[in-house]
Amino acid sequence: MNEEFDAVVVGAGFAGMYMLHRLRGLGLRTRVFEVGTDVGGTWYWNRYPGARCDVESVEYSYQFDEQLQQEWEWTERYAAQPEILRYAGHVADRFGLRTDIVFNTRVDGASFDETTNRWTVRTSGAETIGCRFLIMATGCLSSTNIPEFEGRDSFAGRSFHTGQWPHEGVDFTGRRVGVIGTGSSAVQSIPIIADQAKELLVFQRTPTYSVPAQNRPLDPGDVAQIKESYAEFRAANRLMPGAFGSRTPPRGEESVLDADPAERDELFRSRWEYGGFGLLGAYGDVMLNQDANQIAAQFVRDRIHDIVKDPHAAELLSPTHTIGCKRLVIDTNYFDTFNRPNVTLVDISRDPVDRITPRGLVTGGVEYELDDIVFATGFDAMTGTLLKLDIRGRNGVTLRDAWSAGPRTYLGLSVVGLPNFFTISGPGSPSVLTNMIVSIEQHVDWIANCISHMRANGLVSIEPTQEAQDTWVETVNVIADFTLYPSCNSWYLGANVPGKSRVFMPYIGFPSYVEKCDQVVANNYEGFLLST
Ligand code: NA7
Repeated sequence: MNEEFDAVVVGAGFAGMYMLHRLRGLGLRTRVFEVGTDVGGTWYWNRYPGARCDVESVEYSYQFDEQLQQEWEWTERYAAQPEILRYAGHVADRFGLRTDIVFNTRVDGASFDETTNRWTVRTSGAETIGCRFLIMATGCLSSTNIPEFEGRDSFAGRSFHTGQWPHEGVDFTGRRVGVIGTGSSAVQSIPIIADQAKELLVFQRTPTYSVPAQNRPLDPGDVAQIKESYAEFRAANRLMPGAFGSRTPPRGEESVLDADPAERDELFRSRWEYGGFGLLGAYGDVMLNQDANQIAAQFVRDRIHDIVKDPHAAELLSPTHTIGCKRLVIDTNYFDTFNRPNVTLVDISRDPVDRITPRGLVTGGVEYELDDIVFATGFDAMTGTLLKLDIRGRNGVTLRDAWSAGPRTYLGLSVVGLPNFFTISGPGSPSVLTNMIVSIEQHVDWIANCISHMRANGLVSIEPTQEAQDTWVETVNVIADFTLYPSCNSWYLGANVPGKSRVFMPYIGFPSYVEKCDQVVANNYEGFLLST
C-alpha cells in the first residue's frame, strides 16, 4: 500500500473537479486520478473541428460559487470546445485543484475489504491507494466506440476518432476525407472539414434530425441581465425537465394533433428560427405519441428538402425514425454543406462498411479511396468506462457481473454489493438527458452531504438494499416506456454498441428525480444500509 486517503475520485472533468472541491471543504484527504494531462474531461478529449456544447453557455457552467459565475465571461450563445476547456482550466486555477489531481494516470481497478470497510485502488502508475470512499467521475461519453471493421488497422492514411482528437489539430487541406457517422460529432465537424478538404465523403448509416443552433455572439446587455439574477435563473432551470431552458420559448401543453395545420407550422417555424432543442417542446405530446411525433419529424424533413438542392440527397438525408429518440442535434450549416460540389453523401444503410483497406473503405462492392478517415462513431455511453475497470465489492461481487444484463443502480448513485462506492451521473440518473453540469452538481452535493452525515454519525459504510435497487431500476424503465425514447436504436439504450444489453439508461425528469433524492435523505437514507 503506498498511501491512504479518505476518498479517491476517478476523473477530473466537471464532476471530478467539483467533487474534489466539496470533499476538501469537508476536510477529507482526497486524491483524484485522471488519464489526461489536464482537467476538462469530455472537453479535454473532444477537440474535433466545430465541437460545441448544445446547452447554452450561460447555463452550461457551475453555479456553486456566485463569484465564479459572475466573473466568467462567455462569448457565444453556444460555447465552443476551446472556450469550455479554458473555463475548466480557470476553475482548476481558481480553486487550486490541480495539487490533488494525479494526471497521466489510469485507475485500473479497485477492491473492497469487508473487514476494514475500505477500498484498495490500483492505478497504471503501479500504485495502490487505500480509501474509505471511491467516487466515479468517469463521465457518460468517455469510452470511444470504434467499430471492429475488418482491416481497420490496415489503412495506410491518417485516421482519427472525434472523441480522441489530436491536440495539435488536423489540417485537411487538399485531402480526400471520409467521415463515418452522422451523429452530433459528425454534424458539427462536417461543415468545417468540407471547407478545408479537397473532397469529403460522408458515410451515413442513419440520417439525423438536426435543427439550427442559431449560434451568435452573446449580447452583453443580455448577459448582464442574467447575471443580475443568476440565482433565480438557475432555480427556474432546475424546475425544467432537462434542468435547462427556462428562458427559451415555453413548453407547449397542447396536443400537436389538435392544432390547426397553419398555426402548427408557424409555431414550429418560430422554434426553428429561435434555434436549439425547443422544437421538440412546441407541443406536449411530441415525445409521447408516435403520430404527434411524426408531425414534428415531417416539419424537419420539409426543411431538409428546402435546404438541400439535390432531391435525391435530400431524401437520403431525411430521417424516418422517431424524432428526439436519438439525441436531437443542433447544427450550423450542416444540411447546406451537402450543396457543396466537393461533398458526397454515401448511403450505407443497406450496404454497411464491408472492410477497410490500405487505400480506403469498401461498401456495396465499391472501394472509396481516401487520404483520411474520421470515425465519428460515438461512444460506449454511460457504462463503457465503468465496465473497463475491474471493480470488486463485497463477497467477490464484480461490477461487470452485477451489470452483465445491463446496468442496475439505486438512484444512478450506488450499486448493491459495492459499499462506499458512488457514481456521479451514473446510469439510472437523469445525466445525459439534462444539462450535465446541473446534474453533476446535484450528485456531488448529495454525495458530499451523505459522507458528511456518515462522519457526523460514526458510520463507516453505505450500500443500497437489493429491494431499493430493484424498485429503482423498475421505476426508470416504467417512466421510459411511457415515452417514445425506447423506440429506436440510440446510445441511451446501448443499441449503438454490438452485444451491449438493451436497457434504457437515463432517468427521465430532473425535478422529480431531485425530489426523490431529497426524500431519501429526509427519510434517513431510505433504501440504504448504513453501518457503524
Ligand atoms: P453518436 O450520436 O452515437 O453518433 C455516432 C454515429 O456513428 C451515428 O451516425 C452512427 O450511426 C454511426 N455509426 C456507429 N457505428 C457505425 C458503424 N458500425 N457503421 C456506420 N456508422 C456507424 O455519437 P456522437 O459522437 O456523434 O455524439 C455523441 C453525443 O455527444 C451526442 O449525442 C451529444 O450528446 C454529444 P447509427 O445512428 O447508429 O446508425
